[in-house]
Amino acid sequence: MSHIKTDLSRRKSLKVLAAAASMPLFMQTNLFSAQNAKKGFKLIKDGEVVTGAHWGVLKLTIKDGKIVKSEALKKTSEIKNPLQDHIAELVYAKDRVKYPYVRKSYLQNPDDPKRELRGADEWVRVSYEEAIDLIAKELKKTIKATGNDSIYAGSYGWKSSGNVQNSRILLHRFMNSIGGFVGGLGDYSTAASQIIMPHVLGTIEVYEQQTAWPLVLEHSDIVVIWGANPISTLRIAWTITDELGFKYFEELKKSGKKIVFIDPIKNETCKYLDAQWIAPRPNTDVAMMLGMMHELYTSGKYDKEFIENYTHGFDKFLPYLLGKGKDKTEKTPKWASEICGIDEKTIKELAHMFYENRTMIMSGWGMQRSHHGEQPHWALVTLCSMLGQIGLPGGGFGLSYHYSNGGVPTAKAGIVAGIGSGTSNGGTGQSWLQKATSHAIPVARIADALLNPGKTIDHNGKKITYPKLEFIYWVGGNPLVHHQDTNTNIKAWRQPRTVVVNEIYWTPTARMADIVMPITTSYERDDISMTGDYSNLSIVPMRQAVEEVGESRDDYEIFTDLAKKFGVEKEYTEGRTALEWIEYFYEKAREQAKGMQLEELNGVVMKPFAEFWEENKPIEFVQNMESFDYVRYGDFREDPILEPLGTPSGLIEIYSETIEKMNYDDCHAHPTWFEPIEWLGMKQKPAEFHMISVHPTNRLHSQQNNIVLRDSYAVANREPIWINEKDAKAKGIKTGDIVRVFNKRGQVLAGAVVTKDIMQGVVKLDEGAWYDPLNSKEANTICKNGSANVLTIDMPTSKLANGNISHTALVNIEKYEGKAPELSIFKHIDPKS
Ligand SMILES: Nc1nc2c(c(=O)[nH]1)N[C@H]1C(S)=C(S)[C@@H](COP(=O)(O)OP(=O)(O)OC[C@H]3O[C@@H](n4cnc5c(=O)[nH]c(N)nc54)[C@H](O)[C@@H]3O)O[C@H]1N2
Ligand SMILES: Nc1nc2c(c(=O)[nH]1)N[C@H]1C(S)=C(S)[C@@H](COP(=O)(O)OP(=O)(O)OC[C@H]3O[C@@H](n4cnc5c(=O)[nH]c(N)nc54)[C@H](O)[C@@H]3O)O[C@H]1N2
Ligand SMILES: [Mo]
Repeated sequence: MSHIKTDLSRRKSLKVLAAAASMPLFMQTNLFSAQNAKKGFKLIKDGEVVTGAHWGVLKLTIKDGKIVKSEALKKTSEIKNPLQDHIAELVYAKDRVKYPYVRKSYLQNPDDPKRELRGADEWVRVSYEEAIDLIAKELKKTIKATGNDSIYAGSYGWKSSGNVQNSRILLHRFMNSIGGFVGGLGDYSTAASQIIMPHVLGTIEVYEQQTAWPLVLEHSDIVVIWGANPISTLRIAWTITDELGFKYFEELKKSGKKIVFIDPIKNETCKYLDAQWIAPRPNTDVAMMLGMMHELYTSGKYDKEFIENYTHGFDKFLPYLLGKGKDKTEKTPKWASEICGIDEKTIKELAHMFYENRTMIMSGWGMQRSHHGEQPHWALVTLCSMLGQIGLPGGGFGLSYHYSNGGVPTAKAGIVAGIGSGTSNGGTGQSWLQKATSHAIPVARIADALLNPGKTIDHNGKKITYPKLEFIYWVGGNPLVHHQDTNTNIKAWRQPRTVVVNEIYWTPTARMADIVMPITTSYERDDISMTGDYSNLSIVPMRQAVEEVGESRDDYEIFTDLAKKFGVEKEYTEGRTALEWIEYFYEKAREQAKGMQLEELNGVVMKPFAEFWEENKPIEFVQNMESFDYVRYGDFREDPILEPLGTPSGLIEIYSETIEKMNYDDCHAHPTWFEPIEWLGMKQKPAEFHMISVHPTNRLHSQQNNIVLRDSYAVANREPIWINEKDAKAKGIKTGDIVRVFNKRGQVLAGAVVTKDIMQGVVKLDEGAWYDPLNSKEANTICKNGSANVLTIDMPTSKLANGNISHTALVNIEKYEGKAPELSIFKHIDPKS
């Protein structure tokens, strides 16, 4: 998730902001409607509303005050995005949380809430006021008894787009206003790479702008897609997708360039681009890359000058590569082949082909979400250093072409900032908000922390001691589905005294709470955002389209009401309603645009807020000419002395003395092949197949699993699992069969898809299917829907990054005989409403 970039731009603009709290403009216009005072504007009963979401800039058709249709505002590419089509269902879903609810045993006695019944208790509907009173009272009780360090509000997740209704930041802001909380470090997306890359390249790399697409189209001879599925993952962006990534992949396809695709799964992208498919065993890419490097070195076909002038520590890496290091193993193509399963000849051919041609290697993040996930991208950067094309147009590597439209040239734009959490990552400068939390835990260590208070772990050269957590407040995420090893996670979630969740739907996480607060979708409230996380192409108004469903409230309203109970409302809101914040950030962007003379330069007019809001149209900026020529590491290549990298040596660190000093057994000072805890090449496999739980094409994680779109991919009403046709034959499994997938961690039902598009020995079960326990009171019960994380391993990538290892897990699979239980997770939870 690219928080980093938004936070930086926010910090910049906030400096400018401080002076300007004038009377909100919209209040001076006649658009204000008394009947809709909270929102400031009348809702459109019949007509169209433009808005934005992760899945694009949308046009909603409204009839009689209800959404009846949704579609992309503009068609940008031939590649379709069905995630845009189902907004009405998302708003009127039958499993909306419509009212506040409290778990029965918790309501009866919050001091002895029968934690073991969490996720398996009855629900009691309460009024909004009662719910707010209860949360405030219990939160105060916890703070008094065990302090703010016993509150976990890291609250990770893909909450809806929008710079003001940013539920996670709003939660942090509230918690900071009452004395702080325990937060989360890093994310699930790129945890390993975002910690290792700063040691290697001096930047996190994964959330950075890429060499401009037009240069790739012009200069690259070969494009390699290494463990990525852009045709799927570009359906969304952290802000609002501008969809131009699709457009450029469309052009790549038309260009007729050679495309090599390296992935155990032949996914949508490989098929769309008609690429050459090379399928290594999962989690063995480092060995494959080492084999390629060995070939380049021994044949003398590597860029010695680049290694000499732009990298550090190649000489210390060489003994390892050549078998003169401690392990005494030469990393020959033959050695690599035995590990990764790709034949020696292909490994050698690829190495020479990449060296002899201008090659752009686009890598996704799947392979770093594995045991020792720090290594693949470090090895890739080392390989690319030997190829010597880093910093040349169309050469080198790119770690974000598959995400949020990396490589789409950036526009000169007024930037809409977002509400701040008040902590160091973007505060409002007020001292009361600066009280930073004293603890933060790597996000994917949360279950470990809940289960092992007092335990000390290593993290990137530091030590972290887990506090005892007694109160969880989660908003905008679905940790019961997104976190690894669900059965352990459930035990962890039964540790604290109180769990509060703000949710739109009765997700598995909402069901694990003590108090559930009903939340509006982004279509039922006002907000604002921009498109493209890197391109900044436009500002999108996100005007409320329809009335709130049931008694659902905005997160902002809930935290404002809680702040009132703590006497910090003024500090929390700074006197602004959500719409006033939207106006405030818009006007700041407008000032910035004026300062940049955008109107004079390229005719972009930013009207005053009231007019912009009334007009309900995105403001489109113009891309800089220079941004079409942007070459990642171009400046560094031009002058490594004047433009050094942010590493200790100023160069690409193939050997890191910083990491050497940490002295970790699971992350050495140079890229290293480590055997994963579970993989196909291990001696005594605990199970037969390697499961990869990729990101779902027809969902955003668990979002949209509860609507009719599910019918387009579900098999036998379960999450589909891909299995190679030969493996399926051996197991007597046919497409459409219900299968049981299991290992020592748990078991799920899934629907078989027999295919040639996955290598033998590997199965694919997408992450994000809602966890649907057969019997929630029974430990290790079967999940009826096929939630992948029931089967994954909850352990860290290494002591360096502590990232999750979702794509490292062995499973067994068998045909399910007998009558399969019906699903219950998507059913309405409250029989009374
Ligand atoms: N096995 C496996 N597991 C994985 C991964 C994998 O590859 N394999 N990938 C990991 C990755 S990279 C990620 S990012 C995570 C994703 O994990 P999550 O981000 O937790 O997944 P989502 O399903 O997007 O959950 C978002 C939730 O927020 C709710 N929501 C939306 N808008 C709002 C709002 O405005 N307010 C509130 N209060 N709630 C809102 C939605 O209803 C939804 O339930 O999963 C991780 N888990
Ligand atoms: N439609 C859609 N788009 C999304 C998301 C979504 O849920 N749905 N989620 C968004 C988020 S939060 C994120 S973090 C990104 C995730 O983006 P990625 O992390 O790139 O996506 P994944 O699906 O985990 O993996 C991409 C590819 O890596 C392959 N892979 C896995 N393990 C290995 C391996 O060991 N070696 C090799 N060579 N390949 C391997 C998988 O087979 C898959 O084809 O996507 C974003 N985009
Ligand atoms: Mo992610």
